[in-house]
Amino acid sequence: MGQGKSQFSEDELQDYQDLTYFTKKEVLYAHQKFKSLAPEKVGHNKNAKLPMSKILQYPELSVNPFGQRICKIFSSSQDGDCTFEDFLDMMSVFSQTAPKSVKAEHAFRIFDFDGDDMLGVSDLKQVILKLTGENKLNESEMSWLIQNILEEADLDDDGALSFAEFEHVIDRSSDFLRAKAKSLKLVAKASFDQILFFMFHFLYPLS
Ligand SMILES: [Ca+2]
Ligand SMILES: [Ca+2]
Repeated sequence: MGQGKSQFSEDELQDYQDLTYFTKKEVLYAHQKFKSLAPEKVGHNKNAKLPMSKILQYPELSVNPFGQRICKIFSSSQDGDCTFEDFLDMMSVFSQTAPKSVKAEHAFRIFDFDGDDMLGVSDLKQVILKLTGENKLNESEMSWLIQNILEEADLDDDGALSFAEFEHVIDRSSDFLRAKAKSLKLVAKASFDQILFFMFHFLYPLS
């Protein structure tokens, strides 16, 4: 056995390549990242399940206020703990090559805190709290903001955003894209559909 021999067979790599937006080389790279979170454990079992607390040490997740939500969405056991396959799926969706529609579907699930397939007032509130931090907006500012988001994006006036309504907003071309806004200061000046657009690109930063 040569040093640095892959833990994967050619067939396994082919399967992962077929099931993700990654090349075999990128699959191996993702595995290196996964292994670096728990070298011993993953060295023994390449698809070991790591606790969410370990997964959250991955740098991109540790700085993301939606880190826990992201882990839970991709966790096959739904508790945030992730196997390599869960982790690979996560990295694949967040990669440059994943289509926007796939990113939108996952963003919607990440933002749908109560899992009822709609972004309702309480989901929007939690999303905004995560983006702004607690206590930045008072109650009336918060409800004003949410009402205005709904006024612009809730096309059928049922008080919540369906996936279609959410996707419609993030598909709209926007000056916001060109502004490459990365800061919430700019959000203050943005229109309300741009805030939704920002929510999306907060998860998938513009490159
Ligand atoms: Ca919901
Ligand atoms: Ca609606």
